[in-house]
Amino acid sequence: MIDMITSDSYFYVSKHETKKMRHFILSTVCAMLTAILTMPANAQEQDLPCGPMPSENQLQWQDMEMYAFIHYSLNTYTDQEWGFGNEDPQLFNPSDLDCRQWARVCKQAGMKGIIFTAKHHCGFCMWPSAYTEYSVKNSPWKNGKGDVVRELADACREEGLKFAVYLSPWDRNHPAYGRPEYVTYFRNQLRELLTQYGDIFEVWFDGANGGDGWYGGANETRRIDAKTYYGWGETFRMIRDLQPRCVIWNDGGDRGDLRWVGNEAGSVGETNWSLLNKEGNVTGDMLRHGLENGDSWVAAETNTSIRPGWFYHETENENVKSLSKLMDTYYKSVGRNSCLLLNFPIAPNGRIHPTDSLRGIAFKKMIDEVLKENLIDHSTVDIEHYTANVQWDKPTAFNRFLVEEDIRFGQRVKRFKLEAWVDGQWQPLKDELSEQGEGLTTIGHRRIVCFPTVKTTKLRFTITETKCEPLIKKLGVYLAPDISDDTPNAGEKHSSHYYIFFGADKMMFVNLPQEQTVTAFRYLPPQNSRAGLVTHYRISATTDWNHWQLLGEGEFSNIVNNPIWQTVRCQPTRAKVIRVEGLRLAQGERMAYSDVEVVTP
Ligand code: FUL
Repeated sequence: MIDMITSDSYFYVSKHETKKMRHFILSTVCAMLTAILTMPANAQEQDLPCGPMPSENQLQWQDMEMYAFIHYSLNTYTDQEWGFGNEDPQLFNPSDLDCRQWARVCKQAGMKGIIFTAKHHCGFCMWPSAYTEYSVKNSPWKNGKGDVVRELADACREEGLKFAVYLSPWDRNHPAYGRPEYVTYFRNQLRELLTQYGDIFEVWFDGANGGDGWYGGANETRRIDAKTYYGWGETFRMIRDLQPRCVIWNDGGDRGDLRWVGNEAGSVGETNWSLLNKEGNVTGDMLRHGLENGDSWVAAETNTSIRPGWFYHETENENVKSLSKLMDTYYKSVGRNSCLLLNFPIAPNGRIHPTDSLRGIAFKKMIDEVLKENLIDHSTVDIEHYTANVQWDKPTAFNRFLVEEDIRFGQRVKRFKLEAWVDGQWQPLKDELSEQGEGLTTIGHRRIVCFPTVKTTKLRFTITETKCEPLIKKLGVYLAPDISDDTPNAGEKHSSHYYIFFGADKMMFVNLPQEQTVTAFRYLPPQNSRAGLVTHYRISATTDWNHWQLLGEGEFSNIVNNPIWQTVRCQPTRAKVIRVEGLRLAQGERMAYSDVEVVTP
């Protein structure tokens, strides 16, 4: 017999039941059946904690589930991913800048807030900072009287969205970068952002640092030690003081409240603990999976862009992520105990491109469609120890399983099992999106398991390994529509049909089938390793192996974190052979590629 007592939102089971009490209960909440695992009613709150627990700020952040990134700066006008720091502020003159359009699109795309690149690595400030001339105040836009941060903060408030800022610690414009004065400048700017624009829900401090930059004309490479140089401890104290509800994302120094997932492709590991150790190095594997026995709550934020790049590039208009790719991202982020930070770049006219907005809105509609009807509501659920037996009167088709822990008291479940009654026996269901094994590990805030549609009358969910008594908040079973006919993600196309050979370790030749006019060269770096990945290039062309014409020389910005197709555009040039020199590699001595492409008019 199970006693139930009501609290605000849960029903709890009494502890009169023996140790082997039933751990799940079914309760009717708002006339819906929801499966809830229990907390012993007479247990004291202090009995509940299981390892590190999230702060109130982290809990609120986790409930946001999806929020937007907006990348917009001078890069939008120079077609770059990383500005060098000497780009002319005169370039910033959007014809139709409309922050309300951004906020409306993001809201309709299901985003609960927006994080804006107030300052990207180029150092150009999108607000009229009192501490630099390198900002919108020296641009023609609104005769230098404009403030994009203000317009966006206001638009967010009007649309009921939360607002947050990205302030790049690496500043390729500032003369003092690398010296202590710069850290004071950085904090002064942060103070402006934290005191003049209302509530800020998150601060984002990107760890990228390629070394070289304009630095007030010095035009040199400056190396810093990100762990010591920025003095994060003091900066964090200032944030806590000025914005006590704000969460800190930091991947280049002291541990913040949130962690990066180790890639910009849009997925966290299927095993995802919201824990890390407070001290010590964080490896790629820890970013991806967290640390089962970590001593601090540092939840995973999955960041990715709706297009291959973070900034707008016209050449990527065909490469906006497909609906199926976005759904895959949703399952591999929100469905794996993470929040999704989805980027919408702003086009040069000052608006989100229509393809991106339509795709974003379709994405939200599809999530709603998938989660429209919880089929558990039409079932009976019988609980036996750590097993929930779900039973329907008639055969029911489904392909998604959802489970949530009440993470207020820690993350507990290590492993579970899912089985459907098929052809008179229990068949194990596996996560079809899992990269490692069957993928039924860890739950946390929300875990969604995807599998091919099964039609049955019985489903069984069993927690097989757990750190402490599990506290399950919700179970769900859904039938997601088939979207396999969706347009494939054009950003993933492969097109090699050239004869490619190496003249030296860092020199590659691409022999075209016949002489032709070339207007751009494209490079897809290795996808699974940094070895051989070209970060700085020189590309030339010839028709006779004697005379070489330079097509382009420069840096493939952010290629290490986001190894997408890189495009080097050039004047129309006749070519039979293209020579690619890897002037600098991310790792190793021999340059490598996944694919190359030559663009002709
Ligand atoms: C990266 C940066 O270097 C990119 O430019 C972008 O801002 C992304 C979100 O983080 O590491």
